[in-house]
Amino acid sequence: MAAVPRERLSRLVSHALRHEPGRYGLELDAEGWVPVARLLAAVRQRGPQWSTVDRGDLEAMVATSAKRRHEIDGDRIRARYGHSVPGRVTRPAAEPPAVLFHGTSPRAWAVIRDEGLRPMGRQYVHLSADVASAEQVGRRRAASPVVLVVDAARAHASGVRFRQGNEAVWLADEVPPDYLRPR
Ligand code: HQG
Repeated sequence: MAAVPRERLSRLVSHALRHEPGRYGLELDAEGWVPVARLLAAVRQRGPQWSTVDRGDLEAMVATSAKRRHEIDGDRIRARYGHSVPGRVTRPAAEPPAVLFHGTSPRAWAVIRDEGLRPMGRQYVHLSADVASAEQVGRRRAASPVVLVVDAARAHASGVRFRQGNEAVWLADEVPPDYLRPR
């Protein structure tokens, strides 16, 4: 039997757990979790190439992913960040590192410098813990991305709420422009 392609599995699972759970017959709980068994049943129904997917494939996907997009806890699984489903997947507010980063395009920066960072299509603004990750995120949008330095300590002190996605990804509500500067 052919091995399950891990990157395609990760994309499929992200789509189900971040964006369109209803299309997979899934409902996220308030913290974004779904039962592993329900997710497996939904993935297997996607077609013959998915018919052998099992818990071990999901565990291998989670264990080998550098970006740590997903999390398994006993019988449940969720996406750690990236959600666009309506409403909000709740995460406890947390104190961020003093400085965070955000990689974006020069074109978006021209708007962000006036408006600040907005969640746009997702539930939260996504911020990176290190410059290299922010550059990588920005390169999805532009060959020469702008990396913004976010004064997270000052934003946090003045009431902007932060949440942790994983070790490298922080989530925030809007970030006003006063707390942003290009690196
Ligand atoms: C921009 C990927 C105009 C923002 C990545 C970004 C990340 C504004 C785009 C994660 C704006 C939204 C998230 C404003 C923000 N006006 N543009 N006021 N405020 N923007 O994809 O942060 O591989 O929703 O700069 O690696 O790029 O999927 O967010 O360019 O961790 O796991 O609007 O997704 O992770 O784009 O990326 P996105 P993002 P995965």
